[in-house]
Amino acid sequence: MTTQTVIQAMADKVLAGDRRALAQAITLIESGRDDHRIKALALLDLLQNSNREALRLGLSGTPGVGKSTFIESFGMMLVAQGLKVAVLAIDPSSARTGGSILGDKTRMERLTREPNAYIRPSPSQTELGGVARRTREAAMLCEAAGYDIILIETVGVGQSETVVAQMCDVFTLLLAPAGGDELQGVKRGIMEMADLILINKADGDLAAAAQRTCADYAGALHLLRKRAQDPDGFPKAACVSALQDTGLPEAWEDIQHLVTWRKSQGLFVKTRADQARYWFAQDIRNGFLAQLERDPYKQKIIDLAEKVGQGDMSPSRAAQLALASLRSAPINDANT
Ligand SMILES: Nc1nc2c(ncn2[C@@H]2O[C@H](COP(=O)(O)OP(=O)(O)OP(=O)(O)O)[C@@H](O)[C@H]2O)c(=O)[nH]1
Ligand SMILES: [Mg+2]
Repeated sequence: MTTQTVIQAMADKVLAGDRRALAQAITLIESGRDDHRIKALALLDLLQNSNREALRLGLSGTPGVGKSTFIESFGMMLVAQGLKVAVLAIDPSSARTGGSILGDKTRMERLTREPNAYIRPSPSQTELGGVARRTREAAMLCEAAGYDIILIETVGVGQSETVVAQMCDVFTLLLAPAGGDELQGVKRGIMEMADLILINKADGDLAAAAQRTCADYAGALHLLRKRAQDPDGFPKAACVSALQDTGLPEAWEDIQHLVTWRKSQGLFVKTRADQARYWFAQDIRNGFLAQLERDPYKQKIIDLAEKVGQGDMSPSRAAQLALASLRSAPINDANT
C-alpha cells in the first residue's frame, strides 16, 4: 500500500468512529518525527471537511478543585443523554509525569468504561506551543470521529488557560469554595475568558461557603466589561457538586443556551474562524522559533552571540545577520 492509501484508510476509519484508528491517528499527530508529521498533515487535510461539529468545552481549575471528578460526572450525564464524549488534556507542568489524565483514569472509572466516551491522556511534555497544537489537532480528529462533546481539561497555572480558551467554544472555570470573602487570587485575565464559573464542592459542610463564593464571583463578573459574545446573564457563576451530581444539568443547560444564542448571532462561527487564524499565526511563530533551535542556525546564533559578548559586533548587527540567514532558510514544515 502506498502512504496515500494508508492515510486514506486511516481517515476512513476515523470517520467511521473506529476508536483504535482514532487512537492511532492521535499518536501520529503527536509524533515529533518529520516523516510522521508529513503523514499527519495529509491525514488532517483529508479530515478538514468532515462537516462534523463537536462542542468544544474547555475546563480549567487549580489542582484538587475537582476537574477529574467533574469530568467523570458531567461526562456520564452527557453519555446518558446519548451523546459521545471525548476528553483531552493539556498539562503545562513539566514536573508532573506524562499525563495527568492517565493517573486520573481512576477518578474516571465509570467514564473510562463507557463505549461512547473516549479519554486521551495528555501528550508527553514539550513546550506549550507544541502541546497546544497537538491537543487542537486531537480535538479535530475527535470531531471528525463523530464525538459530540470534547472536554479539554487543563490545570490552571496561568498560560495554559489562554491556550485552552483559544481552542474551545465555551470556557469553564472550576473553583473551590473559598474560606473568606477573597476572590482566591483568580487573575482578572482568566476571569475575563470564562463563560461559566462553577463553584464545585457545593455540598455538605462546604455548601454555605460555596454559595458565598458564588455570590462573590457573580458580583465580580458583573463588573467586567460586557463582551460581544454573551447573551444576557453571561458570563455566569453557579454552584455544583461533582461528587453528588448536583447543578450539573443546570450547567449543561446554561452551556447549551449560550451556544444556541451564539450560533443564532453568527458568533459561534466567527469565534472559530478567529481561533483558526490565531493558531495559524501562532504556528508560524512557533515554526520560526523552532528553526532557531536547529543547525545550521543554532550554531550560527551561538557564534554571533559569542561575538556580541566579546564586543566585536553590535547586538543589532548580529541580529540582522541571524535574521538574514533565516530568510534564506528552506521551509521545514515539521516544526515544533
Ligand atoms: N466534597 C466534594 N469533594 C469533591 C468534589 N469534587 C471533587 N472532590 C474531591 O476533591 C479531590 C480532588 O478531586 P479531583 O477530581 O482529583 O481534582 P482535580 O482538579 O482533577 O485535581 P488535579 O488533577 O490534581 O488537578 C478528591 O478527593 C475528590 O473526591 C465535590 O463536588 N465535592
Ligand atoms: Mg485531575
